[in-house]
Amino acid sequence: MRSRLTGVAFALLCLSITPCHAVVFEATADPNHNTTAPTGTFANSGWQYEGTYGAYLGTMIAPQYFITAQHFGTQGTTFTQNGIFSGGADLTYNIDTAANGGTGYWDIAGTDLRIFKIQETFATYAPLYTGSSETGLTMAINGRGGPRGADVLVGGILHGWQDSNPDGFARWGTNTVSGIYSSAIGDLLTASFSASGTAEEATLSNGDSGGGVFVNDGGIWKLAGVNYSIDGMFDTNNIVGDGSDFNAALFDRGGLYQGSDSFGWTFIPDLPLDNPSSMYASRISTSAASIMSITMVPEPQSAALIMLALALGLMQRRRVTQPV
Ligand SMILES: [Ca+2]
Ligand SMILES: [Ca+2]
Repeated sequence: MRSRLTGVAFALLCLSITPCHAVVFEATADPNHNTTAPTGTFANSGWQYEGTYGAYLGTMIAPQYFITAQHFGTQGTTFTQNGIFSGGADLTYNIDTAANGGTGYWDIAGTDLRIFKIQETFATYAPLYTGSSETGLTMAINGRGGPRGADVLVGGILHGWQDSNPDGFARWGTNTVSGIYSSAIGDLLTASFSASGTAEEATLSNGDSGGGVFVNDGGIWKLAGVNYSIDGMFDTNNIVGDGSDFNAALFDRGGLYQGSDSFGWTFIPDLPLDNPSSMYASRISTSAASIMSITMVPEPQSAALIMLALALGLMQRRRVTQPV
């Protein structure tokens, strides 16, 4: 699937990347594709840890915490583990809006990651990927953005599909981590929308932000990223103000302009080799210590030992990181 992230993060990140909204597939235009739990190779590849937060997705990462993106803003006071993810009934949890000294959430400084605490307890939650070897791993992507939109043609040849508006359906797809992009908003996992990619090759589109990206680490699917953005925008011309620009999932950007009316356009030559657009997800591993300082509440016995250690002056108690 190719989905893309659209716009909110665009200004924060760089000229060439726009925040993202939905999972778009390379192989099919069917809007019902992969809207139910994955089976076979991708069974339990992270879909079961997803839930809805307003119009977007989040991922359960600890008994009382879920993680999502910052850039679309707060989305109400509940988080729902929908039956489509769990296989059971919808379970709605109440967010602790007084958490973190009344802020209601924790932002991981220098990133687009945001953590919320619920008042109840999740029955399950995702393990975090804490290694540094994401590149080359197969990734499972989850998002709630729009399906394929109109064909993008260059000289009559199909190069991909425009984004469409989110339709409220969650979808999962797959890709391969192609690298790490160091951005002003922290490390991002990148993956290109390949014409000959993974079995369920997909990218992000408008509305996919916040969804979890999982990698298969030795047989265990772990949360490695949170959907952030996609390459864009694109245009068939570099004329400013004619309204012809669009966001898209492209397995070949060749022959199109990339950029924006505000910051200018760059023409991408149409070469024999495909030049696909990429998706970007906030990297979990480089923020794992900060995340766990928030979500890892000491067991009572451990807490007692910590207090004892403090009394003895042997160690310092770990503090929750404050958002910038
Ligand atoms: Ca790919
Ligand atoms: Ca234009």
